[in-house]
Amino acid sequence: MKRVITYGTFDLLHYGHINLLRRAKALGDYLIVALSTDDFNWLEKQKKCCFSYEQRKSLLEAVRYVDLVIPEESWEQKKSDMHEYHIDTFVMGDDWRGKFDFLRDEGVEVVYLERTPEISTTQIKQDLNTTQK
Ligand code: C2G
Repeated sequence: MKRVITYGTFDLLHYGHINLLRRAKALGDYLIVALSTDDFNWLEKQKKCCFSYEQRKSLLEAVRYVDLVIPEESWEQKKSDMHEYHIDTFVMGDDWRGKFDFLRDEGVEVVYLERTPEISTTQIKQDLNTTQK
């Protein structure tokens, strides 16, 4: 069984996220999503989410491509995650291209997939703000 993992915030889950999850799952048989916790988002990415970790987790668990959701609590956990979860392939959108190539040293295939254009959580928030004025 080929095991794939990807990491992210996945706030205001949208079709760009789903496009990524669908393509990530197509690279194997089992997809794990390491979901950024609220603390990690704020302390490390200065992101304030609309949905809490538990809400974002329940949304991801409802997506047919996702087999398991685990917490992402630090930048450093990726290396050990590859071994703990017996990962074959690590996947991220290509806005991260090159940033995680070091995981190849753990015997993991590293794949960067093209981002879906024109959609982002930030864009959704901005659009909502303008329509509400
Ligand atoms: N994504 C995409 N297309 C979009 C928006 C997002 O393909 N239009 C992808 C991103 O490239 C990422 C995933 O969806 O691979 C999740 O996006 P975010 O929630 O923005 O994740 P990010 O904040 O980039 O966190 O340790 C890695 C970080 O946790 C990644």
